[in-house]
Amino acid sequence: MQSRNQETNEKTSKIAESKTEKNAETRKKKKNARPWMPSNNSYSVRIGDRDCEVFISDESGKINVNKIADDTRSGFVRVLTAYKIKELVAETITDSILDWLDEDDLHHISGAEKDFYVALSDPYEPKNGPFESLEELALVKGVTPEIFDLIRDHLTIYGSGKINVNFASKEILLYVPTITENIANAIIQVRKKRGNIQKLSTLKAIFKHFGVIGKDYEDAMKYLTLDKSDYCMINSIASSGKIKSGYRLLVLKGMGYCEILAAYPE
Ligand SMILES: [Ca+2]
Repeated sequence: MQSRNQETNEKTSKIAESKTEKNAETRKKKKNARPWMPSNNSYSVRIGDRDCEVFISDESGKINVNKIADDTRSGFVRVLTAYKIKELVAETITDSILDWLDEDDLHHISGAEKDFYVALSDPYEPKNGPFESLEELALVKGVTPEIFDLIRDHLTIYGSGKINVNFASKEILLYVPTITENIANAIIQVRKKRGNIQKLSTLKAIFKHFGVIGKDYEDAMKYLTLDKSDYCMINSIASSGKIKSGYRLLVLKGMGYCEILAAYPE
């Protein structure tokens, strides 16, 4: 009798186990069936014998270098220093970007115009217009290959110039005048707790909590948005043991199609 009970228990337990496995599999299938979207979290997938981590970021969470202007100069210096760039270098880079963008040959205080670039051993002229690719930034005074690597993930040449609060890092949020460290932390906390911020009223309530109301709030909103852009960056890193390799793809999202605009091996 005892042995029959034991047998029945084992059978029940096996059925339960198999059900649990099936449920887990269904959950996994359902999870995988969901379309991948830009997110602050990565997706994991196994391809062959490799584990792949895929990060999809919307370009709207980055600073559009073509939109940096005199009124956001100090914010951009603040972002660069937050990414461990020395203040004097950050000022040189920021002013040189402003000079690269503006049509004239008049220097910003720490900037560089034609006279600087034509005197280089390998001379060239500044654009005096918008950047056509992010790599063009490497031509700007002060931007060394090391610095470019430090900041490239946080900058873009696409989008309206407004920063999407759902995808921006804390450092990028601090670019916006009137956003303090407390406000940036609160935005990130709300994102973590409730998922993406869907309504402007939620954002308004966060600002209000820290005393930013009226014109100050409106000023901040000149630089912020909840809208996604049509551009995203897909970083995928495959690892097999200690060997890692990856690709970074810049993708334009259209209605029912995607176009790869650039691909960089990592
Ligand atoms: Ca210029």
